[in-house]
Amino acid sequence: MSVSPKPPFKKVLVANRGEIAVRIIRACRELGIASVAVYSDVDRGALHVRRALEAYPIGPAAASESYLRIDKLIDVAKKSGADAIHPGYGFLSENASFARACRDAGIKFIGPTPEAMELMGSKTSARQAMQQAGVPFVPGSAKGLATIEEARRVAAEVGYPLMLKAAAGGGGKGMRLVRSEKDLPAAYDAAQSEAERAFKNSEVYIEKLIEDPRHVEVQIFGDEHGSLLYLGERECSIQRRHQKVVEESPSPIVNDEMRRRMGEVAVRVGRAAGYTNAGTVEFLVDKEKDFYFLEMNTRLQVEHPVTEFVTGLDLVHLQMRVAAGEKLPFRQEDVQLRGHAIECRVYAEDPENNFLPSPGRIQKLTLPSGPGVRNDSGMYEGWTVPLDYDPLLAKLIAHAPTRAQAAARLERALSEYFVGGIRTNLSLFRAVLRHPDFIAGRLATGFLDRMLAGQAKGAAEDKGNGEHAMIAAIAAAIFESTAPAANGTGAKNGAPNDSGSAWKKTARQEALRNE
Ligand code: MV4
Repeated sequence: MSVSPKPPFKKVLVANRGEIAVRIIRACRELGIASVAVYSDVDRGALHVRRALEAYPIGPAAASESYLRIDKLIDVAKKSGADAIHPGYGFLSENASFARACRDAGIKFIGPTPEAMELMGSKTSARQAMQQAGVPFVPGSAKGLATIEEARRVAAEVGYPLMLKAAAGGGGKGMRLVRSEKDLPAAYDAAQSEAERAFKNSEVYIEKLIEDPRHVEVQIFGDEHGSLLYLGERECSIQRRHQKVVEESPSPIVNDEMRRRMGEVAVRVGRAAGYTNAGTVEFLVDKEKDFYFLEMNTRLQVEHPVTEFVTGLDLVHLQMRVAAGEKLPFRQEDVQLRGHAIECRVYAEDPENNFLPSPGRIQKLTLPSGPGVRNDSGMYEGWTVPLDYDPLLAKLIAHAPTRAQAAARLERALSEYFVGGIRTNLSLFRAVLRHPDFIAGRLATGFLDRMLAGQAKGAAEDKGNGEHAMIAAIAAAIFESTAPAANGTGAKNGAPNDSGSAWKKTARQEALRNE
């Protein structure tokens, strides 16, 4: 932690909730900045409200009436005398209109400029800018497709199989895989109408399909004085339904030479966008380890702690300093990666029941600690997890000199972790960490689906066929290596509870997912 004589701001409003709001409030306290929380009706008792120096209600549970209300957030910032707003991730963090409203109100938005956010918000404008900047991007159309005839022509040039993607999309929303020309018209119509419904923008474009790619992303950081640096990469290939589950830094496939090339490309992306503050450049990496620009996230990422562990930097401190106009206090050659960090995302969801969100009161909570362990959490014992938001409860991160040691340390920390009263996905991680492909670093975006399917298949072969055997097999495979809980009861993490229909409905509202 850097000690500076003067806090970068007097008071920061945190326009978010959950673990990331707590994370930002912690940074405020360390820097001598007063913190302001906002909360919806169901978050009155949330941890971020308890931890902030001041807190203001901003409306009903529905995010559209509270955490997404620009007018209310600006009002609270003015009323409380906040001189800056940190948006966290999800919610309004990538909303250029919010950044502009802050600027117009004379409040510093802790993030990039609205112009950089707008450029990267449209995947087609980002692709055009990257083409001009000489950044390798996934082959395909640089622009949106105006007609099905144009789509046919571009598709024939690019070749099948290909991906149709929404220009306003990102994170997997509005994507269609097209195997052959006969499937193009229907996929084109479907992608357009899905994009229109989801984003009120029907623009779609084409990319060549990269088969079973890896997702590797580079953290970049810029100040307002022209310094723009890369801070290593994160491997995020372990995902389920476009939701990251395990992340690590460094990536097991990236060596020093590839890291430098990717880092320099990521900085070129940032320069082309006039980028300042923290940002992430996402790449797809194919089997030959060729990498292609995919999209840029103009915010702090959920998985930033793995980068903090290996770089020794505090990215939220840096965000605040840079937003206040300070220079980055180091150069590229000063950035050294030390050891290896792995993060697990702890969700309130039930791996035995198709990962449905799991509601309820946290009756008992035992947290891991010890050397090299960090737990970023928004929960506490006695708190009731609301059903209205992303079910991310906490992130458990372990750091050690080598990847194998980090994995062993994470497994040790997981054995200490107990959440009672609700279901969590904690039991899933041991199966991941012990999987031969994970141990070998053989990761690709299909890893987790394959792991779950492979366990189901193996057990179905053992026990005969039928859906019951399959489901039992998945459960058994996940839970077989679960050690007795750290609370000495021998109970597994979580406890049975009835999944009410409200939860099943919420499960379908994928749009609520923060990231
Ligand atoms: C792709 C792809 C293969 N080829 N694009 C999914 C989320 C969004 N950010 C982009 N995604 C993909 N784009 C081309 N041209 C495969 C995926 C993809 C994926 C990417 C990253 C992490 C997990 C993924 C899971 C399935 C598909």
